[in-house]
Amino acid sequence: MPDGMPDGMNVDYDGLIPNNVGLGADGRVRKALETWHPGYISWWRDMGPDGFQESLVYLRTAISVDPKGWAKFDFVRMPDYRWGVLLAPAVEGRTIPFGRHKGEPAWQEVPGEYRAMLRRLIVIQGDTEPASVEQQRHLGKTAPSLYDMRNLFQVNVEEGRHLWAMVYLLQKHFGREGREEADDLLRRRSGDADTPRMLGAFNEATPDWLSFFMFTYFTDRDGKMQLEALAQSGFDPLSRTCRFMLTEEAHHMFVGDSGVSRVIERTCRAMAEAGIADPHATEAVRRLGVIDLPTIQRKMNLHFSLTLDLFGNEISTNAANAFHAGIKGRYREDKLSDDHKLENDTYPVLRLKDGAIVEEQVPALSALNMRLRDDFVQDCASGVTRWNRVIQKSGIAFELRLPHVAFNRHIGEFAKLHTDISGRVVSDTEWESVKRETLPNEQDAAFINGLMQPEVRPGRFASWIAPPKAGIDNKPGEFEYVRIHA
Ligand code: BYC
Ligand code: FE
Ligand code: FE
Repeated sequence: MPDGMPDGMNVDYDGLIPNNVGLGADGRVRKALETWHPGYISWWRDMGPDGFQESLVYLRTAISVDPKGWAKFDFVRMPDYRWGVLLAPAVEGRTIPFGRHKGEPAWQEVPGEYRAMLRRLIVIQGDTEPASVEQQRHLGKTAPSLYDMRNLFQVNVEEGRHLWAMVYLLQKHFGREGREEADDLLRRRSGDADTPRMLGAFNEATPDWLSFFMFTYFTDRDGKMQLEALAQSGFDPLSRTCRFMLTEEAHHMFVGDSGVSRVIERTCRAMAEAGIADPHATEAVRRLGVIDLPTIQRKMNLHFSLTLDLFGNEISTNAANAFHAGIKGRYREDKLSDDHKLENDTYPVLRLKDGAIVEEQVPALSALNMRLRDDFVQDCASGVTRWNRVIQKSGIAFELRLPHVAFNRHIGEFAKLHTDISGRVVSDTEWESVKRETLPNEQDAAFINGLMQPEVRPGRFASWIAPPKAGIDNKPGEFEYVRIHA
């Protein structure tokens, strides 16, 4: 498509690669993507969902980038999913919204001076997408229902598409280097000793379905925050890509939010039916075949703290440079009313001073990771409130709480010390017992593992999770979302 022409809302499905970026007329990029495609499929077969590659899965595929009607549902074998390149519609006359270039026309090509910075951010973003698919590849085998299995696979194919989104940017805008980076994105492996994924949390295991729900609630929400910050970018192709990815991301967080909620609901119902009021009667609760609330809290502590590490250091020159350059903005930058340059502003940051945690005002530009992390914590809290409402309704005296941001950290200010979940600094010896009580321990893992028995009869659910309020695409309860032996 010639420059300056508005791209279509509708997706062109004629070629090998569905797209709304005019690939048909862009031979160079089309060829690069078609060359990359077999490697992607081979990665998907090796590292994608284990054991269900031939099953027919009721998946949604984007047919338009119009927010009002983009999805079409159909039974698809996952390797045949139409992964495509989809950008949100261009905004006529868009200008760079922040930083030193604020008000200049948004870039349609990579500005030379920011090439390395942009490439790094796109590669890091791209690396997380296949990593999550790798982390979740064994979960299909223990799905608590066909409904949940289908949701897992939907998340997986969309994370695969997010990789396509970043690979398109690399191949279209970064030449030979971009093609090499695209190949490397298929080479690294989550948790691999020699070629791990780039960020810590993406090398951790997602061993069971409660972890999957926590991951999609907390870690996909880091995805949302980072994509929101990149959607503000003055580099317009990145902004448009991220804006469409965010429409998919909403479903991932729904899966996590509703998943955790259904686990809690089932636990509370089972406790009520058995006449157990004490949430800490662990053995009695577990004998009911449901997950006790303190174990849910421990899982939450783990996934929340691992995800906080993804925001990088509280004080970051990288983040300051990316903002100043107009490359990575703040959460909802376009809704904020300041000068969008931040050169004279400060921001409060929690820091470590003489072994104590204190708040300190620092230059706002250097505190942008912290600011995004604060926005993240606030965004997380709403779900926790909803989960607590489920517990309250059942009359059980228990409240889930997000741990202190200093708890169990491996990146930034708090990596140097240990605290309990309320943020009280503890000694190395005390930490051992804090860890046992507030992070998932071996007994928790063994118990949850034992619970993870697959339930593949349509309309049925494993003992430890309540059915959803509604089906996907308004399908009735007994709908067969995955035809496993198709
Ligand atoms: N692990 O100045 P700093 C998603 C490194 S999730 C390992 O603070 P910066 C998804 C850092 O690279 C969203 N290393 O860094 C969710 C730097 O190294 P170099 C993913 C880390 O750049 C679920 C050094 O420490 N997208 O989409 O300000 C399923 C100095 O640190 C880590 C993005 O993250 C870590 N956790 O902040 C599927 C957006 N943290 O370069 C998908 C793009 C820091 O000095 N990324 N380091 O050798 C970024 O914006 C930034 O790179 C980060 C780090 C926020 C990640
Ligand atoms: Fe993603
Ligand atoms: Fe996601």
